[in-house]
Amino acid sequence: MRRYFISDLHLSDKRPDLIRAFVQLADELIQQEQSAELYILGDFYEAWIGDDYQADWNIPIEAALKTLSDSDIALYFLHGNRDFLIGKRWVDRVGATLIQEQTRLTLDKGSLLLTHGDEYCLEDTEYQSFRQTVRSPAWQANILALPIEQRLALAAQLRNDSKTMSSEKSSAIMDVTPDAVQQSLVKNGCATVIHGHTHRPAVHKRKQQLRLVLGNWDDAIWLACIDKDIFTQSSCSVEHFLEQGIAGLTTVHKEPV
Ligand code: OKV
Ligand code: MN
Repeated sequence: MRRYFISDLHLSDKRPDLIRAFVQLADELIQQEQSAELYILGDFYEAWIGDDYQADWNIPIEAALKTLSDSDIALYFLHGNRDFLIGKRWVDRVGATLIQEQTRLTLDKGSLLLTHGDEYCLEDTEYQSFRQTVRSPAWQANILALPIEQRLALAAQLRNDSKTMSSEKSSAIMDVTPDAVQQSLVKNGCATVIHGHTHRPAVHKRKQQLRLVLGNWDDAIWLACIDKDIFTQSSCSVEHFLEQGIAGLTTVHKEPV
C-alpha cells in the first residue's frame, strides 16, 4: 500500500491554479489507487478561520477530499501554523482522521514520525511564543466566538505582520534546530521524521537519523510517497502538472526509510 504525503499547499481564493492542481491530484489518485493513504501534514490552507466559514472557493477542495475518503484513500490531517483552527466538523465533512503533531506511523521496518515542523524552529523565540498563544484552547475558543468578518480581518492582519517579521529575520533563524529534531526522534523512538513548514524540501541525514522535508506548493507542486519502504519526493511546475498530472512529476528525492 502506498502512503502519500503533502503539506504547505496554502490553498486560498488567491490561488485558483493550486486548487485546480489539488483537485486533479485527487482525481488521479482515485483512478490509480485501490487502497492508499494520504497524509496532509499541515498548512493545507493559507488561513483557516473556523469550520463554520463556508467559502465558495473551498467547495471543490472539500468535494475532492470527500471523494478520496469515499474511494478507500484514507485521509489523515495534522494542523499547521495557518490551519490550526481546523476542527472536528471539517474533518467529519471530508472524511479525514485528525492526528496529533508528532504522531508515530509504523512501517514494515521502523517507525516514522509525522509532524508539521514549526515546533522545531526554536531559534525564532518570538514565533514560538506566538505559537503557544494561538495553539492554546482558550485563545482559540475566544477567536471562534468572534464574527466571521472579524476573524477574516484578524487572519489578514496576522498574515501581514508575519510577512514584515520574516523579511527581517535571517533564513537560519527560520529553519529547524537540528537538536530539537534529534530529541523528538529519540523521545518517540523513531529514526525518521517527515515534516513540512520550512519550504526547504530536502533529505537530511544526521547521526543515523533521517529528516525528510516536504516541499510547499507555490510555483511548483510537490508530492511525496512511501512505497515498499522507499521514500520518493517529486515535483513539477503548476502549469506542467495541470497539463500532465502525476505523470508530469519528476523525482527529486529518493531514499530508503
Ligand atoms: C506566523 C506570526 C503570523 C510571530 C489566524 C485564523 C485567526 C490563520 C491565522 C494567519 C497568519 C498565523 C495564523 C504568522 C507568525 C504571525 C504574527 C506574529 C510573532 C487566524 C487562521 F485566528 F486570526 F482567525 N493566522 N499566520 N508572528 O502567517 O503563520 O511569529 S502566520
Ligand atoms: Mn507552516
